[in-house]
Amino acid sequence: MDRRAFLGSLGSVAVAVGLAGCGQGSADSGDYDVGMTTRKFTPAQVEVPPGTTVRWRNTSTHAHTVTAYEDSIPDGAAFWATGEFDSQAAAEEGWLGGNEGAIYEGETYEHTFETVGTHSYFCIPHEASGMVGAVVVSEDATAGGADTPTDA
Ligand SMILES: [Cu+2]
Repeated sequence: MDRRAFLGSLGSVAVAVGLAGCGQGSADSGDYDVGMTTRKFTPAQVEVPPGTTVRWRNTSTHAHTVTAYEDSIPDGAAFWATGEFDSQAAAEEGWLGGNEGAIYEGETYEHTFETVGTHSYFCIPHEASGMVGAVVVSEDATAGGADTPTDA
């Protein structure tokens, strides 16, 4: 894992909340936490405190999905995926049936994570190429990254 990208990603969460749209043409074109290249999520893993909204952005020209591994999310967490499917099987069927759940160049997807634990996910068309990732939800994580004081 690229340690610097990982820490930078954590910092961007706080920036997105506090300075939405700053330096960007519009709020919608602004910050994201996880980008997508041709065949990978970058960074592949982010660590956030409970209640954090993680934003993915397709920074490539290829269509991707962000699809939870139904059996690799914490007990009690609802299934999550682009296309708002109820299950991994439904998401995979939707993709095969006409690229349902795809997010295209420049589009974003957001999900708010409440349940502590590791939420593993993948891109349906590119899983075989290693396009997988994880959101680690931890009480110990700080949205502001390493420089945030522990006591306010
Ligand atoms: Cu993909």
